[in-house]
Amino acid sequence: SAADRAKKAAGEKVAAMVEPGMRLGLGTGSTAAWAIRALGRRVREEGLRVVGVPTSYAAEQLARAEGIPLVTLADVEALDLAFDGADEVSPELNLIKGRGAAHTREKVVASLARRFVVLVDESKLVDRLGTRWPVPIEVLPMAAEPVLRQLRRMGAEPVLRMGKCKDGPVVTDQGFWVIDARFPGGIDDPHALAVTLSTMPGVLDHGLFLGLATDVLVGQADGQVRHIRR
Ligand code: DER
Repeated sequence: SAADRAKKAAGEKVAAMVEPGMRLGLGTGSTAAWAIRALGRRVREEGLRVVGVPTSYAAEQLARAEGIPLVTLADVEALDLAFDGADEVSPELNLIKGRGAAHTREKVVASLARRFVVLVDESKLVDRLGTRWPVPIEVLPMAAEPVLRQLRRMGAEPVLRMGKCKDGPVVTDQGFWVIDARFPGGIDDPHALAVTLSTMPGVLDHGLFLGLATDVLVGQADGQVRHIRR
């Protein structure tokens, strides 16, 4: 599809930006997967010497299959470049992430990277955060109901994310649940909301990525890529 071609273009562009010796953050989702596959080709065919920190079991499994050497955050104290997808990108390069329920590890990795390159197609660009996607919130199962109630009191429309190939709630790589909170009309003050969500008892992390992206690669269906810098 056009979206797949656009995502592939963005993924291959960031893989081409990787330099020997880089310590990388490996994102989760269908767009980051294109980057991991293109990077794997470079490792196998050029002997490109890199190490990567995966942001989920999914990214780890794909990176292993592609032959990318993996390390943990105990092995490296910083990352040169992290790449990942996003659900929404605002004009300020703030993001909503977490459609894949991987946002908690993704944010740890993104926060440690000198460059955080976000890989999208045009459909992810929004004028205002929250207009198209809900904010995912990773929550302790025993705290899910009070968090749902608190979000409703704030005027949000939260739902517990239920499995498609699993009965009951989606369970994250950490064994937590995910609440998807829609904010009708979008989010007025993302920074204030981020603080509110982060300080809610039982919340592990949320999908607002504010001030983290340094670059956004917007893939097009014709293979071109628009590079937006912070
Ligand atoms: O779950 C995530 O954070 C993913 O990166 C998501 O935001 C983008 O997934 P996609 O590249 O499959 O659209």
